Amino acid sequence: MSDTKIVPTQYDGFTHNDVERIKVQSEYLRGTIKDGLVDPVTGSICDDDQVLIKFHGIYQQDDRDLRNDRRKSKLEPLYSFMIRARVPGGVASSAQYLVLAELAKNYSNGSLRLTTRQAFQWHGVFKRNLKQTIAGINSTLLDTVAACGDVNRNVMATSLPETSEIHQEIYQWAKKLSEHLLPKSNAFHEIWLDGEKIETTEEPIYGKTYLPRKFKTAIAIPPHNDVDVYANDLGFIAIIEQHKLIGFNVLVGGGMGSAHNDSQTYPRVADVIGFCTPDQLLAVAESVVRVQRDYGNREVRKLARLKYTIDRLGIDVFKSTLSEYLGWSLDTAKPFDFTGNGDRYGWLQTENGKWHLTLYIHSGRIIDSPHSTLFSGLLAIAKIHQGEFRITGNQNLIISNIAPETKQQIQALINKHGISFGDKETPTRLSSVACVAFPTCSLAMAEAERYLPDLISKIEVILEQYDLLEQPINIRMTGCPNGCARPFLGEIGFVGKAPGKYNLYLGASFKGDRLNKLYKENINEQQILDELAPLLKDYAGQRNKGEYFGDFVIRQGYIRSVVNGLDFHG
Ligand code: SRM
Ligand code: SF4
Repeated sequence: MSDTKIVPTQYDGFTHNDVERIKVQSEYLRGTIKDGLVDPVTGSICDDDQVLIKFHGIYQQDDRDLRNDRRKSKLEPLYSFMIRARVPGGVASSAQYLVLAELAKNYSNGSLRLTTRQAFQWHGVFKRNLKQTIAGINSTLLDTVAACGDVNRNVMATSLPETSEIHQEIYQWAKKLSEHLLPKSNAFHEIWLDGEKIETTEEPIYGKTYLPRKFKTAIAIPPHNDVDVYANDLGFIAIIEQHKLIGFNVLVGGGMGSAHNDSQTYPRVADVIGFCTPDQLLAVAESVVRVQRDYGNREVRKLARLKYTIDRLGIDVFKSTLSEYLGWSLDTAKPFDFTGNGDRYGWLQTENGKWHLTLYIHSGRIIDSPHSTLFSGLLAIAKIHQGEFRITGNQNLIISNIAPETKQQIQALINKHGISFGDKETPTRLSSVACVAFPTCSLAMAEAERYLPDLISKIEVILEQYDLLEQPINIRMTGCPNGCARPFLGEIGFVGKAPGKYNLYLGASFKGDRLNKLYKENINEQQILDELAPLLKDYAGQRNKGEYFGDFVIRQGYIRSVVNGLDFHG
């Protein structure tokens, strides 16, 4: 095992990939970001700094719809920046939401984007507006630190279980985990908030080269798996007995990212490796991070996620290494059961008498459109609402902790602005998720957010034909195989291959604990509909009572069940 060990502070400048060099030379994430921001010659920043700003929650992008025209006109691409806030558990107060939405109005493309990891994103922020926007986010006591980069990212938590007290407790754990695993460099304050320069002498958990790759953590509260806990590097499943949190099952090695036609890369569902008590949670998280820091692949980035570290070492070696780092071993995992990974829409009252309203936000995009003045409506609601806004892991929004006396007012605003709380859509549309893709994502090969609604309308015609409109089928679409909408956990998954062409995957479970598998490659819309129609017809006629589509296609032999990520390609 020792030959695979890489001590991060001993950067050798030779075998390590270029991102490792950039991190080690960055003086704890500073680089030349400060100078690049005031360079008036270009709307971009230099290549090395583009790597570093991710750790500050920022990506440089350009508008891909305009790229060719600008090239023809000999203009540089229309550079702008995407900013992502760190919002543990997806919770923001009404007052915070008001400021975040105003920032979107003033500095971004006029929309707020809710992400699949319960965060807010602003797209289209020009370089000249970056500092004001980041400072504005900070003024709400939220921030963008570690929202991206080779560190632990936004910690997710189940949005709204029936028992609000347990939810509150789990949310506090999500916040503690997020704080505990934050990088400690003062670079963020210096660059964005004009803070005093304080020499960073060490990063106690991460070291100078941080992690080999991004790292993601989530906590789920059964029976709801709305955070897709199995897709995370590190997952915790809350174990509740007699209305008390007794601890967490620990999961490691989940992830979705892969590349087309590259069997070295694959999505993987996490392994359940044991149980810990609440007071052991931070130590477990830190030790998993440290093991990945020391054993993760720092040469080949595409193989650097924890899932590959685990498959390289073997799960037993990984577990014993974790025990060495902890100084003790995890207990045996406890039984649990999930029922689904979607959201529940509409009104819900919790035991404290407060109301919660889950809204359907198509692909998480909060924007005014001819169909609904969603952006303006939520602003109006935030002005009278005293509770919180909670982002779900399916890019939806819960207006949470509504006092009984404001319920009617909020309902009136929902009606006035044509906002949906799932009352007008089919269960399949409500179970669909799409990533951003074009025009902002530099890695997109095909449309997702802008296309999925139209495709679902066409699939709904087939569902109606076979009397399946009331049956939820979990559909996920992404513009490339990086997997940002967790497409490999969709009962039907569409993954972009080229403009207008998708790979079709089938057979994931409805509760998010089994991957799907490639069914047809590189097909266009008509081919998609032609492939799905006979399957749905058969499903309508032959399904067992309560049987989900993902289970049905396996039972009928249309596709093989994938129990392990390593079987994904075979
Ligand atoms: Fe993602 C890269 C958007 C959740 C796996 N993701 C990107 C980038 C930043 C593209 C880039 O590197 O230039 C995308 C920016 C698009 C844009 O314009 O906003 C992007 N990812 C998103 C979001 C906004 C999708 C959404 O529609 O909500 C999600 C933001 C989450 C957040 O708040 O932190 C988002 N990304 C995910 C998820 C889902 C999850 O974490 O539960 C995954 C799959 C899980 C996983 O990590 O394995 C995911 N994104 C990736 C990958 C592949 C990583 C890998 O292991 O190979 C990339 C590419 C990369 O890292 O090189 C990527
Ligand atoms: Fe971009 Fe691909 Fe992620 Fe979609 S899945 S947002 S296309 S990186």
